Amino acid sequence: MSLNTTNNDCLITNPVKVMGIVNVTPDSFSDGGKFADIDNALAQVECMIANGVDIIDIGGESTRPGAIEVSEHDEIARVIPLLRAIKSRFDIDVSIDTSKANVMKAAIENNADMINDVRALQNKGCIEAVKDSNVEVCLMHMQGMPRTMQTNPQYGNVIDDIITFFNQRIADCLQAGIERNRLILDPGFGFGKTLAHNYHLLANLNRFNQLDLPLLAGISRKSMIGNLLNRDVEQRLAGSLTAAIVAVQQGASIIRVHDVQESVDAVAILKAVAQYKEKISLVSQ
Ligand code: 8Y4
Repeated sequence: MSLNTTNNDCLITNPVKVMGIVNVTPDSFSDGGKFADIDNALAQVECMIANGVDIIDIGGESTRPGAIEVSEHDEIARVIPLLRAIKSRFDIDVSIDTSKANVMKAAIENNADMINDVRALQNKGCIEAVKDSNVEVCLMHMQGMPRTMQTNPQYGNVIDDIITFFNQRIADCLQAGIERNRLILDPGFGFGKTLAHNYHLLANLNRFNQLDLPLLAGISRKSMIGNLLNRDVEQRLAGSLTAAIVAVQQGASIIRVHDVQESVDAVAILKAVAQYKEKISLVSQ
């Protein structure tokens, strides 16, 4: 019997995209207020594009524990003018981070490329809002609701529980007529997870490859970096890059980041390593 296998360690085969975070919430954790104004946001987007970003993620609602809820009207007013401004000036994919059906509809009408929903289309009307479009949809896992999700997160096995959740959400989306090739999955680092849950997820992220959909990982500057390293939010770059690369090596296709230039560089190194890797064929007997 001959066993012909290929040594694939370090060899990434997944296409990797970098998603740059642009917040337009006045109370957001790390970009708070700075990009409230469209011109500032556009300058930020222009810089990200120059640095090789693939997708711009615009969020008008803060999901930080304790954040004030934003009305539908206010969220549309924050997000849609910026979406229009970006799409009229740049040739770049734009994702709208929202859980509200009417924000999704407005985003789709204004040429958004992706809906990034931390509530995985579970709010009323959301599946309906996206189904007759061609936007991609990121289904993120969250346990509980933002205000209280970090109080006492509990799982049987965090990976198994999230896979069960994904299977249910995928089935609901397919049943409603959303094409499978529009779906992206995200385990939701930091959303109803302890530090141990977050590292268990990161260490075993490759288990989600069994679902055969693109994976998105959002770890940049989060508490799982800051609490492990005891670093303030502006001191988390090295930790964030390392975690992002670990995610990519396990199959993540999109990394959601604040630091676009550094993340694009890190991914370029991985791609070069994959390209130069010797393909060793091990033939036994
Ligand atoms: C410092 C910086 C501390 C950022 C906390 C944070 C994800 C997401 C968020 C994610 C997807 C955040 C909208 C939380 N995280 N969307 N959104 N995946 N798909 N916190 O992980 O960035 S907001």
